[in-house]
Amino acid sequence: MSEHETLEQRLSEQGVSRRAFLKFCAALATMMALPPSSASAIAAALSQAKRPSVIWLSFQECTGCTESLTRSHSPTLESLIFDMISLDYHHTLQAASGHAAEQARDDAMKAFYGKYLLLVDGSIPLKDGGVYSTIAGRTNLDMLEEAAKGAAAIVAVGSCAAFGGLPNAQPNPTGAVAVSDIIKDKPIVNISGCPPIPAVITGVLAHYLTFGELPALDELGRPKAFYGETIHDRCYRRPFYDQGKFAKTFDDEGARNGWCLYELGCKGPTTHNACATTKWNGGAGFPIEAGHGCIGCSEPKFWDAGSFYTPLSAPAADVASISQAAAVAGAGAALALSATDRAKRQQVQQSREKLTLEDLKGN
Ligand code: FSX
Repeated sequence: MSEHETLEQRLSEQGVSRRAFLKFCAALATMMALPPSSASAIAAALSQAKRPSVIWLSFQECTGCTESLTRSHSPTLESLIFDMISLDYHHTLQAASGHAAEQARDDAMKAFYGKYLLLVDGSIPLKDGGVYSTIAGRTNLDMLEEAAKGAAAIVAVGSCAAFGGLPNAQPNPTGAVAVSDIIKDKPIVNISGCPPIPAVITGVLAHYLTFGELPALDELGRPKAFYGETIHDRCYRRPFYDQGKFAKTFDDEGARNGWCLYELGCKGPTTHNACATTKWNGGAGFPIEAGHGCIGCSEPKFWDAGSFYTPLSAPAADVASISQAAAVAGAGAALALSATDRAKRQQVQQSREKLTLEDLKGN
């Protein structure tokens, strides 16, 4: 742990060239839907940023979120862990075990009190005193409350930590809840998805490093840069939707022609996430590209929202009705915000040659 080292110093020690660093900043700006001119402002801020201590707690989950992060491609997991942040505690990835592991968490909490970032994946079981998930003999609730006290901000990674996720699905036998159901006095960002997109996790961390605060959030606490639009908004099959061309089964001619999967239950129209643009596995594709509809995993209660293969109730040919359905699902405000944000960005791009950090913070 080296609290006083800047990222620039760290990168140069690692042999990362200035050119590679600027390339990374440009990729970051694109990923965060910022104008290209913002890359230099990001580079200036990031190069002087101190590597924050990060404590990562894993509760009731399937480890899919960590699996997702280890497939992060931009920046890579290696640079995320060793260059951007000081990952001082992570059950799955740390070398230490037993008492030494718990000691590492205690030490980091004391040394960086009020300054560390707390990342949490998994939900917190409250039923029967929280006995359904414990670490070193302590309940998840106990450990979360203790670690949250000294955290500068909390990142809820995955739909379980953000909304309760799979453990919270009816009948919710363990009384699973989200981080924000328990912690009320700290800034929290929800990076939903089961699992979440790795580039979104690293993008949020990079934003925090650049601006010293969490990014602008939607009404569900998700970063607007990544969750401001629906999968449907950016889906490459959208032209077929607009033409009324729908696959009726997974192996009919429509499916073979790549037509819209709406009638096969795709939840893209009511699901906010960046899968269609950021994609998965190093940009190789996303579920709809593999021939399966979106299951809506980044929205609250998606496990209890009916069959993954039942079409949304809105008439397929009526885009206005789709927007209405999204509003019923609580997504209307986010759609409106997304339009406002796009307009703001366009305005800044048109009116200025150079952006400052102050300009970017408002977006
Ligand atoms: Fe949940 Fe993550 Fe789904 Fe799994 O840690 S969001 S079940 S991918 O692992 O919490």
